[in-house]
Amino acid sequence: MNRRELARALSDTESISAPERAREPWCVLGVTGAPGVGKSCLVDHIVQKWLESGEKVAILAIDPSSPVSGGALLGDRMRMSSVDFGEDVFFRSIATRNLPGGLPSRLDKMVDLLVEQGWTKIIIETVGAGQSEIRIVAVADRILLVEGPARGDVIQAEKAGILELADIVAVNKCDLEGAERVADEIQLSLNFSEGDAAPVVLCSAETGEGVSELLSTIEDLTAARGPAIARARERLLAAHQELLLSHPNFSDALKGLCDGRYTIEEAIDLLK
Ligand SMILES: Nc1nc2c(ncn2[C@@H]2O[C@H](COP(=O)(O)OP(=O)(O)OP(=O)(O)O)[C@@H](O)[C@H]2O)c(=O)[nH]1
Ligand SMILES: [Mg+2]
Repeated sequence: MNRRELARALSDTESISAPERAREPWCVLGVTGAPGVGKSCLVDHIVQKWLESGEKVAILAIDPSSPVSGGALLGDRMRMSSVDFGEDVFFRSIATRNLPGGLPSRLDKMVDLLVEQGWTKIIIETVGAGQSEIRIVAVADRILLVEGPARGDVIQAEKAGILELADIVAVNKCDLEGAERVADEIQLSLNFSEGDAAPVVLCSAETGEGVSELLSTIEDLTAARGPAIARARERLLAAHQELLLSHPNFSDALKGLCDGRYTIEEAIDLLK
């Protein structure tokens, strides 16, 4: 399958019939964090490193053009910095705006197809730290949460339960003030959680400080640290939501709720 065919196949997930991949050895890294914390800059470093060790890397960026941060499009940066590795990098952005909910299970299928087509590492970058992002990153085998010097984002991630799911936390922009304090606070709240605490790495995608430590820590992530049960929960909820949304009675149930024909219990009954 050439790139064009691959791109086309990825946009028609209904037709993907690739075999479901084994989850070990791991190959899908989910990267999430608030807008503008530096996810794409860090992904760029990760991609470079993986390319140098002979991997073929596909990047799926979920709605990367966040208007909030004005961060550069990862695709543009990839084209600049990884130009020598062109054949071994595949970049695809996925606009969530047009998708009616079922993104996580579609991502599962895309990943299966990419693996079947010989891509050895897949990165899913998604913006934010809310319920929908947690669903998206639950598709990944390993989860990198990127934070920055502003404490507000961390609280959001904690609330959504992403901190609990993360296998590794990068506190980026350590060249700016406040990053160390945030790293300490994250470390503290992780120490209160059950099991092995995820490593917290201070780094700067800009100056390069701490980046190689981050990369080797990612490399050493043998077992997923985030609780398997929490990840399975998100995957199950995502699949269930998709079933509901595609139920033939769904729009009737919605309309009926709006115009008072159905109570919520009756609407639910219609969707059984
Ligand atoms: N000072 C400093 N700036 C950084 C660092 N990493 C990234 N930036 C800057 O932060 C901005 C956003 O970086 P991106 O990598 O695009 O951030 P992002 O998290 O991918 O952004 P979205 O995808 O829009 O959410 C850019 O202007 C970067 O140059 C860092 O370590 N230190
Ligand atoms: Mg980005």
